[in-house]
Amino acid sequence: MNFKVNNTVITLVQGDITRQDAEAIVNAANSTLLGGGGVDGAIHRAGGPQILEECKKIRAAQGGCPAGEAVITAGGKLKARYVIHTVGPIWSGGGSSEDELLADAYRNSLSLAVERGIKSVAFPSISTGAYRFPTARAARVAAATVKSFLERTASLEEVRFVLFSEKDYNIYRIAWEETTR
Ligand code: AR6
Repeated sequence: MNFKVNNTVITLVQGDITRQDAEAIVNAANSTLLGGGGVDGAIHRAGGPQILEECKKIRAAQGGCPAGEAVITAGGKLKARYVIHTVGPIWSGGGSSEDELLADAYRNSLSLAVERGIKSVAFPSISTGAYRFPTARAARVAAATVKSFLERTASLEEVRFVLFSEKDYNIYRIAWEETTR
């Protein structure tokens, strides 16, 4: 499915983020930036060692990446030229600023893309796997945050959401329908 917010096309697809042709793909990383399971493991496997080497340099310079923030590396062997590594919040009931930290993760990823002149960015469903953020709530945060960012910033051509399962695809589709109604 696709539609426009201001100047930017929003695309929702079911698929594997490591295979996307967007200029940047976003990684749901952890604060160490040293890799892990889920989408993080898949991105490091598909992109090869260059990504981890650059993550280690960023760690040496700034000591990891707190929840809500984002850093950027090359994409190594991926089709995507860049990987934006962001860290979502670990769900702990909703009373520990999880919504705000998740919104920060989306917003800071988009800001970094705009700063670098990147035109297309693909996101996975940040925090809804190992970090257990409820998917419907995360999808509403993602849609509201991306929509309000794009209403103020017109330089991105496409923001894509790549959902691993049909179930998640439908959850994000409904969240976007509600947010843009
Ligand atoms: N393409 C698209 N989505 C994927 C892929 C893929 N190849 N693989 C998994 N997903 P998770 P988190 C989906 O756990 O919750 C890591 O160990 C998955 O189905 O990857 O932010 C990190 O190092 C789910 O919907 O990320 C951190 O320690 C979504 O991606 C921690 O997990 C996110 O699940 C981060 O946890």
